[in-house]
Amino acid sequence: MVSHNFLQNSVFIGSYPSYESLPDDSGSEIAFCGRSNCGKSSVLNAITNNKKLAKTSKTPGRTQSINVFKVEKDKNHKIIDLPGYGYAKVSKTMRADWGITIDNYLNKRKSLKALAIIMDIRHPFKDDDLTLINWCEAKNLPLVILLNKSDKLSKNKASQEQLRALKELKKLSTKNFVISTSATTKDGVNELVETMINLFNM
Ligand SMILES: Nc1nc2c(ncn2[C@@H]2O[C@H](COP(=O)(O)OP(=O)(O)OP(=O)(O)O)[C@@H](O)[C@H]2O)c(=O)[nH]1
Ligand SMILES: [Mg+2]
Repeated sequence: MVSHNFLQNSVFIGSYPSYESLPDDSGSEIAFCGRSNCGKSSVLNAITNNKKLAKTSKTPGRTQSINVFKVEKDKNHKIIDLPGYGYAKVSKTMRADWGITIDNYLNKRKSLKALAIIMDIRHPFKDDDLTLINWCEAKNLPLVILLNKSDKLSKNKASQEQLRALKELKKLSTKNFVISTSATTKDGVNELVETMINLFNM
């Protein structure tokens, strides 16, 4: 059981259409990013034990603005749900907007303490994921790789994927973690919460 404050104290702060509209750049933030439909919002709900916190959807491209959540009442710790990428059907304009928003956020945000990149365990390390991993490496920003939807693979296959990911990340010098998760079975959720607490307090 996760017995941490994430569970009781997480609140939705707001939804922001652009980098410029975000609240003050203060405290510590961990940003969640990943391809559309990889389960960012679902994992967010799992770690806060709140099914209604972040909107999830069967329609890819659902989260198009930056959603901000505060995870502990007495500390300025926030989780940022960034819009998903890699969804072919969004318009070119929308994709360009996404690029600008993410670029601004990643390059300018001083409170950003770590990036969590969520991937579908069945389709990990796509080009956009690799771009973000390389970006973390260049900035020396701690990185958490989540191999989500682990329930879609056998235990054996899931641990094989995890080993493969660990091998892939061994090349990096920036601090990194690989956790296989499932928003459905809550596999890896405790480990993720522990990792995030450590990163927030670094
Ligand atoms: N089986 C399984 N399904 C999952 C898991 N996580 C998410 N899903 C499903 O995947 C779909 C997309 O989940 P979301 O959490 O909305 O994904 P997202 O990454 O936030 O998507 P966008 O906001 O569109 O970028 C939903 O139908 C979820 O129920 C998981 O761990 N296992
Ligand atoms: Mg979402």
